[in-house]
Amino acid sequence: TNTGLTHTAKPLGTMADKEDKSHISCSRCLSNQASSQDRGARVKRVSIEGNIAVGKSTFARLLQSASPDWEVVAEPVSKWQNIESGTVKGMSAAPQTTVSNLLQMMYQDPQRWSYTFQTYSCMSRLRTQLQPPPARLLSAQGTPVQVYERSVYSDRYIFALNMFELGCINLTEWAVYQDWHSLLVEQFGQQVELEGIIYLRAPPEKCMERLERRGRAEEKGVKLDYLDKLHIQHERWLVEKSTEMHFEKLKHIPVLQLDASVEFQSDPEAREQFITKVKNFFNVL
Ligand code: UDP
Ligand code: D5M
Ligand code: MG
Repeated sequence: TNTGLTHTAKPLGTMADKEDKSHISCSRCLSNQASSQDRGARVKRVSIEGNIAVGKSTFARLLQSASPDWEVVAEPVSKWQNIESGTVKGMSAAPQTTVSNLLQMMYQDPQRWSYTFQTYSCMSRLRTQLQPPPARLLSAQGTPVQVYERSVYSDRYIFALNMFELGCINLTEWAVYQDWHSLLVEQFGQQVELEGIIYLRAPPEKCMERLERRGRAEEKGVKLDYLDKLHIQHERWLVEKSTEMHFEKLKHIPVLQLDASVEFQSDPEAREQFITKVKNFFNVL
């Protein structure tokens, strides 16, 4: 199968993406945060969706600096690049060491590692989405919003589905994946629900250009064909709405579509327009 992915050996990843610090069970952090129960209906939750290298992290940084009422949580890419050895409960604190780069393994041998990658990426996104908002958001004057870079929903309806359609996840793995994904999302219920989605949309050619400019080592062998397929998945889910959804709220979720093919990183006017659209969107959620 032509997956549009790479099979060439590359060095371990060197990117230093901002990491998701998931201190869910850390009492010091919890005392400084609202519990998920009193998260309050006031704090909205929104994810930024879009193709690889369309500009989600750049856009997320823009949002973070635009308002103290918005809390942005980056995608935990560095966690996937640095799988750490597990610690054994009760043993003295042995230092965690990096045992592998799962992002690289998935791109090099998608048939072997796609399912494993999906289990880990979904788990880390779940952790992220379960994090209570910082206390500062509860006392916000305007509309407090937690913004996530992608979600447990894009994991399933973009990536896992695409891997299944490419044959990198087999029928059995797909059945097992869907079963536990539904169970987890249903069990966590409101805690992982979103009120809105921002879809950064650009032609796959533009994403390819940005992917090459970014130069993330693991993505060296990614072909335009792969980005084309991911683009189609986004269009089916967020524009045509033809992807079969298994969660009621997600079927009617408001989507703000932004044309990310403009150079919003360097153009202050484009940035300003984006922020205005986002503010208006948040206000009606
Ligand atoms: N980028 C750009 N112009 C833009 C937005 C992003 O040149 O208007 C570049 C950005 O500097 C980075 C690459 O595109 O080198 C991918 O951006 P990012 O990592 O934000 O994309 P993501 O994969 O998070 O969607
Ligand atoms: O996404 C980060 C990188 O991780 C990019 O190479 C895509 C990949 N990714 C993210 N989530 C998944 C899932 N669920 N399956 C497969 N690959 C995934 P970026 O768009 O650069 O922020
Ligand atoms: Mg990113």
